[in-house]
Amino acid sequence: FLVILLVILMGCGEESKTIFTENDISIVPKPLEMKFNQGAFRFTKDTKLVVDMDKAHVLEVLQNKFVSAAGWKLEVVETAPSRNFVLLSIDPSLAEEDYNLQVTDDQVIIKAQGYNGFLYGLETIRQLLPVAIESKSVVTNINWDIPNVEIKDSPRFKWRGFMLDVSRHFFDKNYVLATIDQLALLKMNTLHLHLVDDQGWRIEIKKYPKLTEVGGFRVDQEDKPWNARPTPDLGTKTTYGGFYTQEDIKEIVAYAESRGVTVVPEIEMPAHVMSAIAAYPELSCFQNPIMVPSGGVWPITEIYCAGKDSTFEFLENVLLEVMELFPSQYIHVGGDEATKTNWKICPDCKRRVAKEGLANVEELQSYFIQRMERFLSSKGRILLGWDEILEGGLAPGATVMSWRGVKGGLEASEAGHDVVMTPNSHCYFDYYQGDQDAEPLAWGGNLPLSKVYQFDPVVEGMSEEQAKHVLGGQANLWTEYVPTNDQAEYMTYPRLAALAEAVWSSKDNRNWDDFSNRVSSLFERYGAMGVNYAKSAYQVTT
Ligand code: TNX
Repeated sequence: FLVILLVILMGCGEESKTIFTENDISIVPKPLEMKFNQGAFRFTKDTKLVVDMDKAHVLEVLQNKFVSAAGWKLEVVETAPSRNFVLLSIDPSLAEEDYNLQVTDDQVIIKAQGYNGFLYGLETIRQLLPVAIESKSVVTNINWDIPNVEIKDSPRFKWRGFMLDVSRHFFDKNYVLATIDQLALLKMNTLHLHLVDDQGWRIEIKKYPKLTEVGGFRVDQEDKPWNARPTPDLGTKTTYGGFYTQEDIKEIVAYAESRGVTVVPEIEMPAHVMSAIAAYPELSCFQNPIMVPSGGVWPITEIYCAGKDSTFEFLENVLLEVMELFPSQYIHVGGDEATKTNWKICPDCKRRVAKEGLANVEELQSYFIQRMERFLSSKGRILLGWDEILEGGLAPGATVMSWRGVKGGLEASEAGHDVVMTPNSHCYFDYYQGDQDAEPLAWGGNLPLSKVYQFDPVVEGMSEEQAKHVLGGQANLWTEYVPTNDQAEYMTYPRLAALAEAVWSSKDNRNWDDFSNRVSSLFERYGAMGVNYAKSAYQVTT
């Protein structure tokens, strides 16, 4: 009898499924509600993906993983078999980015209303799977089991962003695509590309080819620290640089869309634009020929002339091409750190002050931004700018990114404007994350993982009414001291995971000890993906 039983059991061919405990589950960001049940679902070659909607390409995020790590592709079908399937089912009662996930022995059901909801359900499944699912080569002898769970999930904020400064150092298209994947893993939905700064213009504009031909390149001084690079003499050979062609941008935007991410372009003005002025000196007040600087220039006095109409014509033409490429409702125009030295002595600027009845040259800053705001809103877009755009009166439809602490956010929301919180105290990933002596050279500051985790976009002193204007939060990676992809990853991960939880998870669900446990399994996942994450961020818990 025993022999027969053994034969029957072996005949079934199925090893018993993994026995999970609740502690095995490690999802970042923490879902709103989760119930753990006994039992597991097993992905096999025969598991079917069942969808009845046109957006089946959302399944790629899971299919690709199985192709590389398991060596087989999960087949997509329209009607569910009796068992062993993952069903994506539309539930119009859910909010746009919400999802419900139910895993039982025989089936997995994801309910969502829209694309991002399904995507996040799939990303949660990915995090329930063994870390080996991240492998880039086929792993054998592993059971692709996930625990039986019931999850109801919903983001706390709708703006969950990350900014990458591609000007100070250039990060190529592939790095940007990889970043988009990492954002999707953490259910982040916004990638803000800082495409323009003094040190490089990074987006092809067909009408003004010199912006990238000249403005995209600088003298290579990568061997010197950022703050010790002399501004090069005119005519010196340029060797460091790069830019995205419009084709690259289209690819980035399309890929981001498939990963639920909106790409928000930032075209700086009126300052942080020496790269543009190097290409077209007539954009400045005095047309002095300059080189694209390789290191920091402070204060920034070579800025766009606010007196000449041709400056605005140029910017409108640039923005027309930008809007053609980026469907984002928000267009970021920078607006930060303009030193008005030239404006004060420029005859055109003085004339503008008189003509517009402004009190002084300082007010040209808000004139400038308001004029751009009128242009953008006439095209159905929303102007977004750093908190300096509050100075001298905010343009009517503008949204503010509060970076110099939270003051800008308080002020703008008080005045009824929407805000994205990105205070340098909690969101600046160019700051050190561990013991400065042991860390690679960084901008300064101190931002360990635990402090990022404390970030809350709704800050003390905000009324309920003001809090409604908080769209969410964002981390910014400025790259003056970040020359390589490896270094960028090191500065970004795992701090981005802490930020993701701060903008996704409910306040009640946030707990540092619990997060630090989950982050250690995220480390394994990053390891398997080949991401150069910083372990140091985790060690420093002050
Ligand atoms: C301030 S944040 C800047 C950036 C620098 C950053 C360094 C902002 C709007 N302007 O240009 O890269 O500090 O932390």
